[in-house]
Amino acid sequence: MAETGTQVERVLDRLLPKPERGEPALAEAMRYAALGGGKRLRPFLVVSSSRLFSVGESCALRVAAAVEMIHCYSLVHDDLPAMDNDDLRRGKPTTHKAYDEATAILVGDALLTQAFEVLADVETHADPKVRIALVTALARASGAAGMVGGQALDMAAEVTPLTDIGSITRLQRLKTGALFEFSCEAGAILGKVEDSRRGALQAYAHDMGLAFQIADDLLDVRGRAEEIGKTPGKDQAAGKATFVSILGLDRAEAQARLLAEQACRHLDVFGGRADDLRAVAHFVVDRRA
Ligand code: GRG
Repeated sequence: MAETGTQVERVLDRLLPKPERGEPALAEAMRYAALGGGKRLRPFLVVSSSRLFSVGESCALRVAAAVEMIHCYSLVHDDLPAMDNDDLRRGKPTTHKAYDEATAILVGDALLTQAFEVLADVETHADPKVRIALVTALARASGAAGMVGGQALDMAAEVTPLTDIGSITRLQRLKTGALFEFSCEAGAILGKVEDSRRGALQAYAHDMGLAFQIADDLLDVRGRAEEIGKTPGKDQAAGKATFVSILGLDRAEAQARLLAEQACRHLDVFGGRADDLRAVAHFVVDRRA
């Protein structure tokens, strides 16, 4: 992951606009939001799924950069006062704190837009059908039927809390799962694979994404408990139902591990070539940050 992180950082650095003297802070703030931080998990999924089908690394890295642009935009907007109102992200002040709210909104808009410009460019793939398939899949994953729809459900849950696992699963599948699914399917799209192997990657992404979210809830609760005594995590403090608030710590942890195992089983069809993806499924439940 560290190696992919370095490679995608280089591609992002090349693609993002360079700050110009006398120009507004937009380009500088885009670089502030997208460079030098994060686990680069989604790029790693794109690169790993692409390796399964022997896709050229430079194509995979451009798709990886595009999905990371979308992810960074979502974090910048999620941190805004109108949404989660956070002061810190990736260990530094959030974009609206380092710059201002209007700049942070524009940074998100510009990263979102540039992601599609990158996918539509002939450098990403010589075949226009592949480029259209990538654009369509990423648009679905990030729009109202995917991440943005999930964020809308999340905002609504602040007013009317969710009470059952089915509703929380649906919310998380859209809010965070859809981008994971795109990242895993990207290799199959780039490799022009339309058979059950694409379905296997979707199934893997579904289970791994839920395991990631349960682990995130566990980190939230345990991180807070370590930091400031026994106070609840952020979502719980806000009265939001989470996997952990409904299942309890132990059952939630067991469920995350079960989902990671299940995710790995979907990869049987790829044999040892999918070991990187198996490692991701275990990493998301074992991580401490
Ligand atoms: C504002 C349209 C819009 C969408 C926001 C994904 C999202 C939707 C918001 C992120 C809020 C959040 C902290 C969700 C919890 C799970 C999550 C996606 C954490 C951040 O992803 P990581 O752990 O972050 O991959 P890094 O920094 O490592 O890239």
